Amino acid sequence: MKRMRVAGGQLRDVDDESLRFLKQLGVDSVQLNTPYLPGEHRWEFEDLLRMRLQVESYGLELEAIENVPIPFYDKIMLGLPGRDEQIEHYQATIRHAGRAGIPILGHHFMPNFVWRTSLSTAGRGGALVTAFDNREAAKGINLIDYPANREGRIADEEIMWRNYSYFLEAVIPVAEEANVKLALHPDDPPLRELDGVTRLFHGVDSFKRAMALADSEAWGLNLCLGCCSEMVNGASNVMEMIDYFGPKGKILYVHFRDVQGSVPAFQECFIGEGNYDPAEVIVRLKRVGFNGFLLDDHVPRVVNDTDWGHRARGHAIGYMQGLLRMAAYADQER
Ligand SMILES: [Mn+2]
Repeated sequence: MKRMRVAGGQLRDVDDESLRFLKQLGVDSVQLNTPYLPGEHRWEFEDLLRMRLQVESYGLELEAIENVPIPFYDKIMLGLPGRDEQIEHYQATIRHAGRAGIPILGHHFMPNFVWRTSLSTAGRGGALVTAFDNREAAKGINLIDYPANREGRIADEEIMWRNYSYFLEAVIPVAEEANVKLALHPDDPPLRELDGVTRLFHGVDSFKRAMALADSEAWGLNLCLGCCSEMVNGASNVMEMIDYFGPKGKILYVHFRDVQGSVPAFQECFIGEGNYDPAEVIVRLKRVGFNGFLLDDHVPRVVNDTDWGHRARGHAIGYMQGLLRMAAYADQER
């Protein structure tokens, strides 16, 4: 059985400099997020296999792929004509990932993706962080500016639930057979509605409902602590999510980031200056038997950093490694 560990990632490419950097920091595995792979509708086995082998050539394990491009499943999310065709492609991508030895495929269910109202708010020491204020949401920035938010506006939460349910019914049996786990990421920001599009995953209860719908070992959470901390009452959601889903084995992996404040307004920050105590989170994750990987997620933009954020990611990764070592020491593990 594997232990809780720190992985690196949020990379879209098997990038030589970043993978060498992660290996140098003592990371042994990575996730890739929406990797640049050929295919307009789905990913093929050969490309996924090649990508895994490239990652392994750095002495790193490929833990997961997070997210297919939104155009692969926008009609699924919005329940538009053509969704069955997208589902067939999604099923094929799952099968191909399984055959290529990729154990986790992450997804979110946000047709209009992640929103912020500022990308350059001054954080600690002038580091630039993103921020969201729902009073200014109309002026907000959809971080990928995908037009789905203009073409399909769903105002009814139950319709959105039916769309998620329809998706799960179609893909869960395929994931079970392919030995791939599907990891759900919360909505960011966690609101019931944003720019006319209903959102589902904005509170602890919605994940319970999703778990019941999926009713399978092949479904779990990509527990983004940042999103949970953004929810009303901030840190208490983080603790509740860990305590409820952890013992059930439903936390597949963790996005380790935090914010200051919670909806309607919050801003991102460095680990250790947000709503929750990161040491408490690690201790809780250990207590519930979590044995997956932690991953830095969004990071503040520090001086002279790269687009990917080598410097800030180095800090986040070192912080997590230190917490894990301390927790192991406290448990008298060698
Ligand atoms: Mn996240």
